[in-house]
Amino acid sequence: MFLKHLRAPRTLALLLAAPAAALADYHVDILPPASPTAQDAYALHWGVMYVCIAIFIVVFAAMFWSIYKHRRSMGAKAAQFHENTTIEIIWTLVPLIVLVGMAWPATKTMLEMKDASGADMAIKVTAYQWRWEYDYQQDGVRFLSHLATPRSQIDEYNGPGAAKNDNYLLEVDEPMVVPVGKKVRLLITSNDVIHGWYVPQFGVNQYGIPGFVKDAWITVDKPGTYRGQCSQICGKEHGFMPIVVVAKAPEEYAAWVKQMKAKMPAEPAPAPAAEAAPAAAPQGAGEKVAAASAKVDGKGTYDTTCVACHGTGAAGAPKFADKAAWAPRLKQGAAALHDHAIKGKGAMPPKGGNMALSDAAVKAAVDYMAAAAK
Ligand code: HEC
Ligand SMILES: [Cu+2]
Repeated sequence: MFLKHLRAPRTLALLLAAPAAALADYHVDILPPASPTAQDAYALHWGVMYVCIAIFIVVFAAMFWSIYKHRRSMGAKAAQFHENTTIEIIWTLVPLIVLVGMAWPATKTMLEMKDASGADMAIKVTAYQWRWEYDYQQDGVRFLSHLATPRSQIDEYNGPGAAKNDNYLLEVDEPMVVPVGKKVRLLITSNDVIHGWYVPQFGVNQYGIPGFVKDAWITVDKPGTYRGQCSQICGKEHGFMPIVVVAKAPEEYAAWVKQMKAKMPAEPAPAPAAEAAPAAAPQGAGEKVAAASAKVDGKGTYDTTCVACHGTGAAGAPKFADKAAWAPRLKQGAAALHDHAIKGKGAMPPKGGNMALSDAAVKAAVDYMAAAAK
C-alpha cells in the first residue's frame, strides 16, 4: 500500500542502494522549531505520535493474539459478555483518559500561542497581492518585501528557463529582521484579499484578513534565516510572495535599524487639494475633473507608490530611467502603458497595488516614468 504512493519506484531503488552514510541526510521530520510555541507544537507532534504508536501496537497485538489463540481449529468458543458494566466503564474511561491527556497540553499550547502580551516590540505585517509590508511600530522602519527570484527562472514558456537558485521562490529582496531572544508581537492584516503569514519553524500560520488585525508572536532563539510562504490561495501570484525572516543579535539588529532608517523615504507631503478633487467631484463635472487631474503630481505618485518596485527593478519591474528596459515598453504607446499601469500587467498589480490612487495620478506617474526613460 505504502509503496504504491511512492512517486517512482526508482526513488525507492536509489534509497535502498544508497550507502548508509548518505541515508543519514534523509530523516523524516518536520523542520526544527525555532520559537517557543513551535517547540511546544513539535513536542506535541511527537508525543501524540508515540501515543498513537503505542495504541496501534497494543490493539493489533491483542487482535492478532486473539485470532491466533482462539482459532476455530483449536475448538475455541466465543466468550459472551454482553452488557458487562465493568468492561463498558473500562473502555469508556481508558480512551477518555488518553484523549484528555493529549488535549490538555494541546490546549495549553494553543492558549500560549494566542498570548502576545508582554512583547518587547511589535511589527505590523500587511499582506498585499503579492508582497508583504513590515512596519516596525517602535523603531519606525517600514518597507515592502518582494520575491527576489528572477522571472527568468520562473517562466518556462520556452523551455526549462534559467537555472534555479537554491532558495528558488523562497527568497526576498528585503527580509523581515528581528532581534534574537526578544518577544516580537506580529500584528497581521491584509490590504486586499485573505493571505496567510506562514513560517513553519516559528509555528505561526496566521491569516491576514482585510479589515481585521490578528496577532501572533515569536521569540527566535537562534540567529539565522527562516523561510515561509503565503498559505492562502490569494490570487494568481500566490506562490510568489514568500516570507524571509532573519534573526540577528540585538546589536546587529540595532545596526540594521539604523541602516534601514537612512534608506527610508521622507514622510510624504500632505496631498495637495487638487489630488482629492477628482474623487470628490460630483458626476457631470467632467471639465473640472480634467482640469484637476492635469495638476496631478506624477513624481509624487511615483515616489510614494511606484518606487517600491520600479526604484530597484524588483520582481521584474523595469527600473526607473533604465532606457534599455523601457525602450520596448515605450513602443506600445502612452495609451497602452496607462492602461497596463491602471489594470495591472504580469507581476505588476493594478495601480501598483495602491487602489486609493486616481486613474489620473497613475497616468501622471506613467508619464513621469516614461519621460525619465526616453
Ligand atoms: C509591486 C511592484 C510594482 C509596483 C508597486 C509598480 N509596478 Fe509597474 N511594473 C511592475 C512590473 C513587475 C512590471 C513589468 C510587468 C510585465 O511586463 O510583465 C511593471 C511594468 C510597468 C509598466 C510597463 C507596462 C508595459 O506595458 O510594459 C508601467 C507603465 C508601470 N509599471 C507603471 C507603474 C506605475 C505608474 C506605478 C505606480 C502607480 C507602478 N508601475 C508600480 C511592478 C510594479
Ligand atoms: Cu498571499
